[in-house]
Amino acid sequence: MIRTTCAYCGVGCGIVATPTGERAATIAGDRDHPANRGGLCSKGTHLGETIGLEGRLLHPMIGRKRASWDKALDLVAHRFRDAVAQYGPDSVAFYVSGQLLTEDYYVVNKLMKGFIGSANIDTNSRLCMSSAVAGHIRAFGEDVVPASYDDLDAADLIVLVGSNTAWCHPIVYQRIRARCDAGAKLVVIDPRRTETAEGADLHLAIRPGSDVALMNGLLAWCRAAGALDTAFLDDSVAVPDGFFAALEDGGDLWSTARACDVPAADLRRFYEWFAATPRTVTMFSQGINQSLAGTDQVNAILNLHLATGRIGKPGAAPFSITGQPNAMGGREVGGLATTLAAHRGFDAADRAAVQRFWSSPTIASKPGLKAVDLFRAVGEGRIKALFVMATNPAVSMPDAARVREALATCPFVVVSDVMADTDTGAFAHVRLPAAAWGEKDGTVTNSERTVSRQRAFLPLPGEAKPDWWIVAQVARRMGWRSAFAYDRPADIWREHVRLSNYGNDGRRLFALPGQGGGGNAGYDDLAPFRWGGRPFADGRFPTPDGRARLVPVAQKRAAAALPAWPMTLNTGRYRDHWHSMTRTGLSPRLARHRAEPLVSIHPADAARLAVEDGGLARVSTPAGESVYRVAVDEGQRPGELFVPIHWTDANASGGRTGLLPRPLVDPVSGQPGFKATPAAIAPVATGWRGFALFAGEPPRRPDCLWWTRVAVPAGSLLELAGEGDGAVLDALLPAGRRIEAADRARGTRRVAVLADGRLLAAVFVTRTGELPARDWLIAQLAQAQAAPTLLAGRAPGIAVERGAIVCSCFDLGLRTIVAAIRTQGLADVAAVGAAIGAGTNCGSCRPALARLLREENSHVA
Ligand SMILES: Nc1nc2c(c(=O)[nH]1)N[C@H]1C(S)=C(S)[C@@H](COP(=O)(O)OP(=O)(O)OC[C@H]3O[C@@H](n4cnc5c(=O)[nH]c(N)nc54)[C@H](O)[C@@H]3O)O[C@H]1N2
Ligand SMILES: Nc1nc2c(c(=O)[nH]1)N[C@H]1C(S)=C(S)[C@@H](COP(=O)(O)OP(=O)(O)OC[C@H]3O[C@@H](n4cnc5c(=O)[nH]c(N)nc54)[C@H](O)[C@@H]3O)O[C@H]1N2
Ligand code: SF4
Ligand SMILES: [Mo]
Repeated sequence: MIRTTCAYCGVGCGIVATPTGERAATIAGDRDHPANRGGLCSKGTHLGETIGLEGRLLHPMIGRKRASWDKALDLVAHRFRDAVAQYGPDSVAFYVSGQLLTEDYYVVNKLMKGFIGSANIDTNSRLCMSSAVAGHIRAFGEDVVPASYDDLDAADLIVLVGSNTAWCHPIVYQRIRARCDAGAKLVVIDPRRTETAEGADLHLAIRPGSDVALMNGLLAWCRAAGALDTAFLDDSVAVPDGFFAALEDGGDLWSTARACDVPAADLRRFYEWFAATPRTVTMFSQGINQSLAGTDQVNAILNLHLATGRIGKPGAAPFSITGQPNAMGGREVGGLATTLAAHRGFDAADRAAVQRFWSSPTIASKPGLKAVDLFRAVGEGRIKALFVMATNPAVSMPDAARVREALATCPFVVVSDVMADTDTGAFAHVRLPAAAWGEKDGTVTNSERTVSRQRAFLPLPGEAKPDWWIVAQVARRMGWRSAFAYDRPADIWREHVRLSNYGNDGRRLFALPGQGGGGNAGYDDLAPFRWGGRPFADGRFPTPDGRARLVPVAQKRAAAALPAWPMTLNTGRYRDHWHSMTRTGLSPRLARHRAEPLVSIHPADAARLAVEDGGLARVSTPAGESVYRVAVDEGQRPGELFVPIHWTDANASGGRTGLLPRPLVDPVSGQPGFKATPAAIAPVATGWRGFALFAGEPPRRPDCLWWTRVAVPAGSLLELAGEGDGAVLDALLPAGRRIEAADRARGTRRVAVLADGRLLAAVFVTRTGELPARDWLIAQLAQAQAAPTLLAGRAPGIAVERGAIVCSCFDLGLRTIVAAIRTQGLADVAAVGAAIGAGTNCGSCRPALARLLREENSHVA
């Protein structure tokens, strides 16, 4: 039994892993971990399904050839050294990730900033929470998140801004729900009616990008209502001249309601609640950060909490919640191109201190290129050698087509990843096999500053190595032997702890006093701890004068809609997928909550633009285009589209969301504005649609207009659409006994291939007819003898289609659940759980169950 931390989100849940074989383990929540106290969401619960070796990169590769570690590392060191010698330190770059462990992150930053001597190392956190970092530094003087999960338990009002917490931080959401059950109010501010919004006391479906108007209006309201904390303002906050007068420019409640496009009565309700509730937590994530005005939006929230004194007290805080498991650890080691290790900056004193501590030959003299600029520099030939670790920029960067072109022209690209075939790996000259979750040791810091150990409970497969080892090897081979003579992560941890305390006279909150003791055993036993206590409880801030800053921010005018791009495209996440799906894509259970990339559109827009629910549509923007399946959704605002970010070349021909956003960024933080891109949508005519099933992997990619692939138990499921009659799919079918059925009138064809009675593959296509439910057919893949009614697509007699999976723990579909609600007259989520189990394990589907119950009960009424 080994205690570790979840591989996924920034909630940072503790996990107890019990190995049950060479590559197998049972996964349970750790009751003693402060982040989750035993709970796990659907993704954490199903981690055990993702630790096999399927698709893993197990050996270093130079080009398409397997190479020894020695050869690969020598080549990397040699190419980096040559580039630096010939073109200077700024001609090389690293692009790293909030999915690295702190120890990995520390070593790669030390190498780049202290030894190579450039700050051209940025991280995917630039795309994730750099606006929050910049906002914190402007307001507090240091990037400190002044909140903890305990504050949620103590809050009387919780405001979620631009955060689909029910899907993206489910265990935090469960904690919020528990607090709401005890009487706290929940307000959700999101243009979309998400499952998070559905559970709120008040949902403000604001016009995208109008958050500053909303927050400034609220601050003006609080001032008028006498809800400012004047004592705190006098003692602890610097207020620029004219700050409060400028707030009045936003006009009265009605003009704010118009600017945000929400009912004035709703807005007033929210304002009254906030003004009357000292214990308020405002939690925000990508709807705030991923904007061209992201930093201003963050400061609008921080202004509000500072001016009303809702900070540094139990239950009162602004709370930037982080996405990746170690986004926070990356910030602590200076993972961004714009920071130095241990929350230091690039002023002369900080640079000198870090250089002295490292005894390094040099230190980066200025901030380096931020992600979007970095890949632009790669495209312009200014970067001669690039090292990408634990991120998939060919998928996740904005304007990904340009990023791919840049990677293709870069003279030397190194990728360290756990998977063999990623979209980014396809551009690598050298691929290095990294140790994955469960195989590596180190620490991570979650959203609330709690540092926890990730511990290995599986052997290193093949020749895989942890990232810290890979980087240290490269550094040693570049000539810096003693500075990178680490034998184990504990060595790096102790150095990181010492640097955090080095010359820290209390000016920087980030410090780890008392940590790092007990030798290697102390590290092995390290229990979760939170650094920083309750920040700002004493009213002092890490600025030169000890005061926080109110930062004047004004609502930007929305750009006039361009005739060619009448819609606004919003992008984000699905509940059971993680980013480019290299891990969640392996779990048959997770794959089925949303098996395809959908473009969500309001019914009025769909009718006007002739796009049909279930049909295909092309979404285009000034940057590119991609094809999605249409989902008509009343939860969308008219004029807006929403698409998920998860699909890649590896698992679909369309739904490539990275192609769509423009490479435009917030001027302060450099974070891309992923949430609002001018767009158009048009239907795509298809001759047929269908699906195919394979035992194991399909033999090749289908050659048709549109396809997506997900893992299912014992095989894979492809959803397909194309021109002509679908006969192209025959090329996918293996040899074996074929059975076929056709209905010419509907253009329907059904083919199955069997060997010794076992189902090898099946293709179902239709022009105008219905397609059978997938579930029963998927189950046939696992049968030694497939049923004789295979081509009918169902068991003899009447079969009930389960519908889309809602509860991934008990494998329960929409229709099964609705049927149970109707026939058994179930009234609430608890009753559904008691009757059929749904929602009683990880709880991630409880918001969806609540929605089904509401829908069913409103039908009855
Ligand atoms: N299931 C799952 N969970 C994840 C991840 C995952 O891939 N899958 N990834 C993790 C990572 S790295 C991150 S960063 C987090 C992200 O977590 P979230 O930020 O919660 O997720 P998103 O879906 O990106 O976007 C959040 C919401 O912002 C809203 N939004 C868009 N524009 C605006 C606006 O102008 N104003 C406001 N107020 N809201 C707006 C969107 O409609 C969306 O519902 O999730 C983490 N957790
Ligand atoms: N349009 C749009 N784009 C977005 C966003 C959005 O909301 N909209 N969100 C942005 C955000 S917030 C984020 S965080 C990014 C995420 O985008 P990415 O960072 O590109 O996402 P992942 O798919 O998680 O990529 C992680 C890679 O690291 C590999 N990996 C996993 N563990 C390890 C390890 O231990 N070592 C190594 N070396 N490799 C490992 C995985 O196999 C995978 O290939 O996407 C951003 N892009
Ligand atoms: S909320 Fe889910 S994905 Fe996030 S850390 Fe916890 S179990 Fe993992
Ligand atoms: Mo993120």
